[in-house]
Amino acid sequence: MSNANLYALFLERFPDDPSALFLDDVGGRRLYYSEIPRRSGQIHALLHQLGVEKGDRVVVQVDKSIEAVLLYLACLRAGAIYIPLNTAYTPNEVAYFLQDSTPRVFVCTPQNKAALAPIAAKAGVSAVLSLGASGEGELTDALAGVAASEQIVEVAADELAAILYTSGTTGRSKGAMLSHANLASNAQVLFDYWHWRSDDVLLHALPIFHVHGLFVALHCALLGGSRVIFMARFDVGKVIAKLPEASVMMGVPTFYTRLLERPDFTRETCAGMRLFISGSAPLLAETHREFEARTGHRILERYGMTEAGMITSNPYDGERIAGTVGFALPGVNARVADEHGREVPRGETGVLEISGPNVFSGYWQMPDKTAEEFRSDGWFITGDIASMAGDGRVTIVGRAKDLIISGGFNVYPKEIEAQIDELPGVRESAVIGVPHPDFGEGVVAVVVPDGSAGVSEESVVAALRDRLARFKQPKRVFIASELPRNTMGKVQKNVLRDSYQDIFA
Ligand code: MLC
Ligand code: AMP
Repeated sequence: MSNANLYALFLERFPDDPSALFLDDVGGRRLYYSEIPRRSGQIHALLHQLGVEKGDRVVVQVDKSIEAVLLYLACLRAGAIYIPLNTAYTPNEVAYFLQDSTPRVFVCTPQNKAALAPIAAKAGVSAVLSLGASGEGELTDALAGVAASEQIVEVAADELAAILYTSGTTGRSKGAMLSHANLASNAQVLFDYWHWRSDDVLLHALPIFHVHGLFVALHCALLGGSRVIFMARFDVGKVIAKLPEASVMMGVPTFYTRLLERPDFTRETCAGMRLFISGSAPLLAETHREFEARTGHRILERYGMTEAGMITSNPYDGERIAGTVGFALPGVNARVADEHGREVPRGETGVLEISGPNVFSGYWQMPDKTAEEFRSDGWFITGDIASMAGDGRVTIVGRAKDLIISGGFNVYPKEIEAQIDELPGVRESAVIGVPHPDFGEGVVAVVVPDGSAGVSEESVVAALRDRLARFKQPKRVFIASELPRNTMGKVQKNVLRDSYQDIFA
């Protein structure tokens, strides 16, 4: 049996040239392909010393850095399960992830170490290490004198490489279990589908704790042996300054609307670009058209999710149609189905269901949740409402799941509502997403007081500050005497969305 370890696939593709650059950090630090085996091997050896064996979890909540990428690669090599967390999560939220995933090792930022170490200890984590944005911290210190491991742990195709937490409709986050084969198949398909070239230069301004920045972007570059302009975050001025060196950029729609707001973002800025890719949230057709008018480039929109990586993509050579997400990727099967899982006629809407080598195996320790989201024939129910044209082109028209996507981050209303409903003086609340010029959708809460204590926009905002990650917190809170309900007693969120649709206009 050959080793299905994803790291082994990458290693095969690393350029022979010792001067081939992988991560070109705009802060001035660099990682060459030729350094990856030794540096990731050293971290692998350290993990081993800390007791990490195949199948053990390693939870990581750190800023974007070269070392963070090496830590990911080291976990792959070790056959450990990598679990990245959004840096915006509060200690309160991190506690849940640690308790749920019971990692052997937890790596956090130096500034969060004091607050998180006791939480990790309570969750039974035996080793907590710090890692800072410039690679400083206990993890790096601990590598001094550690000899690099040369091993790439043997794994089977279906063994787990990562667990990525995705919020759920019940308010409890679910860990999507992704195998080495899930990730490898998706990476190879995207590499071919988007005509990746070894001389491509990827501008990388996405966070590396989600599918988009970690897997889609970095895996294509690793397979191509390509250079990555590595930016700590999306800073529009820095992106405009660096784009002339790049040939590919991947981003969420907010990246594109922010670029278009800048008069110094021009056709010349993009002269060397081959491909702009958008995903994680719907790209407005208007943004697509404006972008083409400004730069001459037609953004290639694709569609995906944590549970499956990339699912559909507009074609590289064929027509990229604004407002559509293109075709099921090679090897991926997609159907638009009714509530029983029966395919509806082409052109009609229904819920998109998928199967393929990219689709995850289930949610970590949640067999019931897993069973709910798969059909008996093994197809996964995405929860996205779509239509499929006669030629197979897919358009996402809505969501069956109660989900808000703000600047590419998912926010499940239930989680926010649960926090608000616990506040003194609150009878109930409804959280909705309404059009937002920068984030696509903005989170809004409508709160009904019970009269027992004073409740105001300010008091709700203040109370949520330490409980929820900043991006989940409502940008506006409205106090209402009641919530609109249908005859079944269910809150009519569509009515609320209509009432508040212009507040960010
Ligand atoms: C930051 N803030 C947000 C926010 N990001 N609020 C709502 N939604 C967001 N996405 C908060 C900040 O904390 C700050 O709060 C205020 O909003 C303004 O911050 P900013 O400086 O303008 O934000 P910035 O750092 O520039 O971040 C915006 C962003 C970032 C769009 C660049 O959110 C981002 O990188 N998003 C990408 C997410 C992503 O990678 N998604 C992929 C998921 S994978 P205050 O009050 O403190 O000032 C997936 C599958 C797939 O979905 O298909 O790809
Ligand atoms: P996540 O759980 O963060 O992976 O988010 C996945 C969800 O993002 C999908 O289920 C869709 O609802 C949404 N999504 C991703 N890409 C697109 C896109 N191109 N158009 C519309 N929605 C998208």
